[in-house]
Amino acid sequence: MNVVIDEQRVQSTPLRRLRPDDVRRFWRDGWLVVEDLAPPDAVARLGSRADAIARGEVAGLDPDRVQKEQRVRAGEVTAAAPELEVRKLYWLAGRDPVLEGHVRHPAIVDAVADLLDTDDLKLYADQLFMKPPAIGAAQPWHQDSRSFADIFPMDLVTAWTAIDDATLDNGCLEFVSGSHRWGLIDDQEFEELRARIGTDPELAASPGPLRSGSVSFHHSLTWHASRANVSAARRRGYAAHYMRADARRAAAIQGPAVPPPLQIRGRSFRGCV
Ligand SMILES: O=C(O)CCC(=O)C(=O)O
Repeated sequence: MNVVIDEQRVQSTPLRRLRPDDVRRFWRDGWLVVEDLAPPDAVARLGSRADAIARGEVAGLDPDRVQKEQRVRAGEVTAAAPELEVRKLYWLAGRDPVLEGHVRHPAIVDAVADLLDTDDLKLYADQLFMKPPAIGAAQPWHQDSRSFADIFPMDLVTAWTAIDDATLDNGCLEFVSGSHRWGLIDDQEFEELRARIGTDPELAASPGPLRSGSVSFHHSLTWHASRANVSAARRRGYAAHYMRADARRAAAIQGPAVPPPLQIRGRSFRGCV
């Protein structure tokens, strides 16, 4: 997979939000942190809405799109409040004005447009990871394009907004820098590689702690994970997965049953997503 940076473009095209070095770093490492990108009032709105949806207070949202923590589902634990039992909420942006406002926030969309070098953008899917204190389970190492396997080219970009401060103790995202350049790892190699990450010195994990309101961006082929939340602090993060509007959906490949893509900016193209 040819994920190289077009140096001439970075030098010559005015960027919308990022600096040329940010774009270079993203294409070198497969991930990038932009501190304080989302304004505090927008993050506060997002956090309140996440909790209201998790408590089932928002009418018209499908309860199937709420997934509880495994230990709660198994009846092993309960939490002090319903929103503290939820692992994730997903595919909500097209149905909820607050979440839709966030995925359309110009600061975030500008940054994605800079990274993908296009203003023709759609949203593939979105997920609110609630990672509650004490019981929030780990997210094992993975590549998003294994799940988003029907979308080509495989260069979606996830913008992950920290609602709370994300630290190693409460399970911030971690990345294997440069792993987007390995391409999609097939089933045979997947488990073997997953087991080596973090133990093999050649496959070191880089933590991406974030202050509330900061956003990390990762490429859909970048290996990433998060540890269990062993702290008393919440670690909510909202992941919005963007794709090029001229990407194609391979009909023969089974992807997740996501809702129709949201046009975020620019043009749409016949025969494309
Ligand atoms: O928030 C997490 O713990 C996992 C997030 C993730 O895997 C993603 O955004 O692709």
